[in-house]
Amino acid sequence: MKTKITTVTLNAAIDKTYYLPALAKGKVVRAEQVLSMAGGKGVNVARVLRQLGHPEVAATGFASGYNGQFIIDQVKEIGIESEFVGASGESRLCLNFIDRSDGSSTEVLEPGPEILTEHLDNFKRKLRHLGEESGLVIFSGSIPKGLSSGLYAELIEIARSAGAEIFLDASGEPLVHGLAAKPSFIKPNVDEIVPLLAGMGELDLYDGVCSLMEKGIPNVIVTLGGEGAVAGIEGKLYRVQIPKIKPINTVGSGDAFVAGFAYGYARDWPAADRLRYAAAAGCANALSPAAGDVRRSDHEEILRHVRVEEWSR
Ligand code: TA6
Repeated sequence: MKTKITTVTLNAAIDKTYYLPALAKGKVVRAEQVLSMAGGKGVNVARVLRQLGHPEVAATGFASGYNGQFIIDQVKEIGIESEFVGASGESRLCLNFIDRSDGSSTEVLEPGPEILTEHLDNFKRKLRHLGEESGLVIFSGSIPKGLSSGLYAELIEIARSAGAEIFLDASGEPLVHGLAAKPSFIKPNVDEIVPLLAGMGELDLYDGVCSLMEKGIPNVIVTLGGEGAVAGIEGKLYRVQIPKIKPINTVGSGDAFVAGFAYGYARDWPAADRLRYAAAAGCANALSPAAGDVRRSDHEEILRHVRVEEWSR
């Protein structure tokens, strides 16, 4: 597989995390600490890939206005090739208020700018080119206003016909439509898996994961928060158990999981090793105060405590 991994974030963002003494509704609250990170799911995946040591990572999607420039500058600073396409308006802010009195997290996500046809056409050209250069293209996150919820299926076809393998981390309609293009990897959570299994009756995770693999998706991961994950990889099922940690900020943990899995996938590691690496990255992200941020030392430490075993019935 070619070394370069490209991540696609159609709705890039600045992820701002506010640490508050307490989140009191209807009151003036003074933040104790504020962190700003270039974000949106794909940007988080790109950053964590770099933090884990992947040498060649490109980030594309739409980035516009002052916020877009912030995203592009920060991405470049950490050695990611910035391939964002401009759009009208301002890239969005995604806010996460962490209440230190009880540790809760409240997210407010802006919708982001509307994307016009001319910008989408520019993006498709860019994607074709990046698909030719990349071993893997990872599509993550929501689809901005102005674009069809079926867009991922078309974009996946463009990147795949250019030669790349495809991961898709989306939810709702974009995931349902994207599935038709048979990405190599999806990562729904338990709520997100239900609409993918229409007609299957009451959800049984084991059968659900098997049926998605039978539909032609070789890597199906269902994340279970603090309970780890279950996975179907190339016909076999696995349970992933993670150590108990004291999370600081879980925003971006799913993206860190995707990055860890992609790191192992690009190196053709056995399934259990990919899963261990991915789960450790998800946990390590939760130990950092910033969103979509993994410290190597945390990752290495947690890696020793993640358990992956085959799951059979
Ligand atoms: O996964 C966390 C996160 O990436 C946040 O950083 C925030 O930007 C949000 O997700 C965006 O998700 P969306 O699905 O709206 O693209």
